[in-house]
Amino acid sequence: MPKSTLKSKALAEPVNFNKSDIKDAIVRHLHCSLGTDENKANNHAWWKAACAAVQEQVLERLRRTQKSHYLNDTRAVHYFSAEFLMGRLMSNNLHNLGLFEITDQALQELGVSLTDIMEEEPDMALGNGGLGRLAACFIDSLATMELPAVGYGIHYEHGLFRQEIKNGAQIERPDSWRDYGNPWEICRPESIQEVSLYGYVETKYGENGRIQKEWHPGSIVKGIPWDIPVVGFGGKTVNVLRLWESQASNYFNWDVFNAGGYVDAQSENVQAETISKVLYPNDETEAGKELRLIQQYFFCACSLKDIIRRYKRAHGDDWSRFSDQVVIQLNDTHPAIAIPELMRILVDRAELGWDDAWEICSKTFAYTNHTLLPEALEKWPARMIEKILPRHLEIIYEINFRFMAEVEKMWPGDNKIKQKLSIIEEGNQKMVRMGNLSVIGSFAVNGVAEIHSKLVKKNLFPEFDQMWPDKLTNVTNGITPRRWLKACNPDLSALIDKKIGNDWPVKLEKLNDLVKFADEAKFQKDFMKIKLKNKVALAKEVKSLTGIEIDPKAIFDVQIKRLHEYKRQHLNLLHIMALYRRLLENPSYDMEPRVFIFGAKAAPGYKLAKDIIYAINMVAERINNDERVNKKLKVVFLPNYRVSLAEKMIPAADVSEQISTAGKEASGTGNMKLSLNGALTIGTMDGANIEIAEEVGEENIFIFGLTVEEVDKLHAQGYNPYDYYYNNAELKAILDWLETDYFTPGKPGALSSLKYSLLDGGDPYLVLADFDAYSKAQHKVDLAYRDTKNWARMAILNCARMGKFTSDRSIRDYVERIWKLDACKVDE
Ligand code: CR1
Repeated sequence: MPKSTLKSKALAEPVNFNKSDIKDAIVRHLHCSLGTDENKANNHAWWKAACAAVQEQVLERLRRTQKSHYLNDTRAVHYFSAEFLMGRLMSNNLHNLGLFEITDQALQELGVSLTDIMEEEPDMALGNGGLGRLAACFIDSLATMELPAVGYGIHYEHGLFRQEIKNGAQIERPDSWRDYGNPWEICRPESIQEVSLYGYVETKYGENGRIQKEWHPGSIVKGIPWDIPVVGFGGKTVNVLRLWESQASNYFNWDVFNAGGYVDAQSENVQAETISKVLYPNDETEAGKELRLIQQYFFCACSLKDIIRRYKRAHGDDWSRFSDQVVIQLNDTHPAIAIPELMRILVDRAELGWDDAWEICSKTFAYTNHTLLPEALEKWPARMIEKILPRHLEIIYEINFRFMAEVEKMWPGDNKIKQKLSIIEEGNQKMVRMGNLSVIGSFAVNGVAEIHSKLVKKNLFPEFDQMWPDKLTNVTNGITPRRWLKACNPDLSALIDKKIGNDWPVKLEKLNDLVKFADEAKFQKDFMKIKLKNKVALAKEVKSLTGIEIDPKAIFDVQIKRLHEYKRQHLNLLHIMALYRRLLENPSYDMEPRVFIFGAKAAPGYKLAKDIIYAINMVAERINNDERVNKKLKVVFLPNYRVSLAEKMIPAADVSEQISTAGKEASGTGNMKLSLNGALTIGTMDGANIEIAEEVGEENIFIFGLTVEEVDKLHAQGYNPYDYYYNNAELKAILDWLETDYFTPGKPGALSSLKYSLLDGGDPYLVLADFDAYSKAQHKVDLAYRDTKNWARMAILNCARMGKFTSDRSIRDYVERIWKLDACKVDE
């Protein structure tokens, strides 16, 4: 039989895969994989069967991709990240395979709604916020652009907690994203790795007097790889996200077990399995825990072994080509321990000389910095590293020793600079600075938006920039338009297709062709009709999630992101309270009806962040039930904000709140998603807002507030929040209001922590200093919305001018400036 016939018998060719094929495949899986049938199946079973049918297509393309990469011996990027916030995969995979419509029709013919069954999929929430979602967008772009890439991370059993709101307060519940199995992931027992921990280092003297180090680990854990296929748009390349799950290795505990120590043996199991149990729910704060360091080392060590195994298969023991074939991107400092780990492998295992090893190592790693907040810059106690990774601490000292010699050459005798640049922070407790280690061990370091990268150079690493003028650079973040427009806003996507053709998802700059329709009455009407339809859908969702009724004709003003003081959800709240006061004082106060919608999780240990959530909910309850104002003003806090909820909120937003203190938000990516979907930004000159303003034009965005320079100046001259409190009667009244029991009947003072953080707490994020400017900018928003034609024009221009912010552009920047990769066509 000719080969090709064999192939098409085994599996319908992807290109020819039609509606009846998919119908057959779904029913076959319903019967043969799930053991049920069309009459009995519930939505969950239909969802699983549909996933399995799609997965057949995915896996066939994955196989072809891997074969092509292998045959071409491609250079590949390895994206090391402790977080990948993937969300749901069904809709994305269908869109990227070009199978969405026919699957929808196939299911309809089977009497099932695709939209309904997609709701069965739990979010894969293996990340906290922007950093993790960025990683997810990047691997989508890498596959779409047919670039050889592997994402490496941790297979957390529990992702980010599920948020419930009880009596206004956040309650955290465990997330179980794979309780009933995850249909996309594939376990790869053939690629299990082992990782050492604890123990001691023996110094030996080898032949010709060479000192050799041998690490005798105290325990060994197994890393089990789970692969999530990452389907590129167009479906040609399917890359892999490889996530490691920890398990006890058989090495040590059998002896204990056999000796009757069943409980002890079990406890070792439990310890080993704890490593990949939970995601640390901190966003931009360091979690200084032993387990967190072990998590980081665990996934880095497994991933490096995996990379080296693949490299050796093609190149044997010849290390000279390693950094030609392998580039590793460190997503923040979380995987920085990979640097000494690779040195250990090269020096102790491969027995390379230090200089040769360092040459390879420092050509392999590149590092992305995602924040300037000092509380997020990771440091580990040297003693902790010594306990868990004794050999790595020695290597870190050696790297530092040699680096200090370079510093001495550049700044002879300058101990201050040495202290500052050293990987080791001296003090009561010696600390290892992972940021410094990352810069020293990488050939490129980037920030994530122009302003952020400038501040990285100017404030965070100025001396490193002097030492290596070409090392520090910028790659502005981006978002995948496949998920964040095509899939989440199908009506708008169809309208855009009709106007300018359908290749914008891979050439987002094409959206610029919409500019010429921005003044066309019909297009404005169509565009805003879709917005209204999306708002109606969101209103329905809000009703079902919270019971609150909102009017789709009101302005939907959306702030969705992690809860953080620097993001200033409380600035938004103070302004809402100001509007409420104005309406109470003057019932005919002239304002467009507005619904303020929030979505935010607070780190469980972040007291003030949780207080802010509570305050939003209590103010919301009072306002929403106050008949005097609730025709004009409503406030909604949607619980459990996550990727799949964002996909419903973003297409329905009119206004996008991006109001961080200037200099604090490294980039932001929600700002890009909202603007792409036709929401107008009210924002500060911070992060990527600045570049968004550049693209859309100042007349199509509401910029307000202190700039980075003004923030610095204000702090330098001594900021006193009381100046603003006493000089602004409205602001004073609002802050005082928080102390009464107006919003918390019977519980006076329940919201006062907020007031005190802003006054006696010193208001570190300048909420009061920016209040007046914010309030005025909000007034401009209100006036602008009344001019419906111009608003439509502005919304269209926002969408049309977002081309720069596709993650394909970010990836292109990484490829050209840092990774130097070539695309690899996959043979059909
Ligand atoms: C930043 O706060 C940025 C994302 C992705 C976050 C946000 O502005 O868009 O990274 N930083 O680059 C972060 O999580 C640990 O730091």
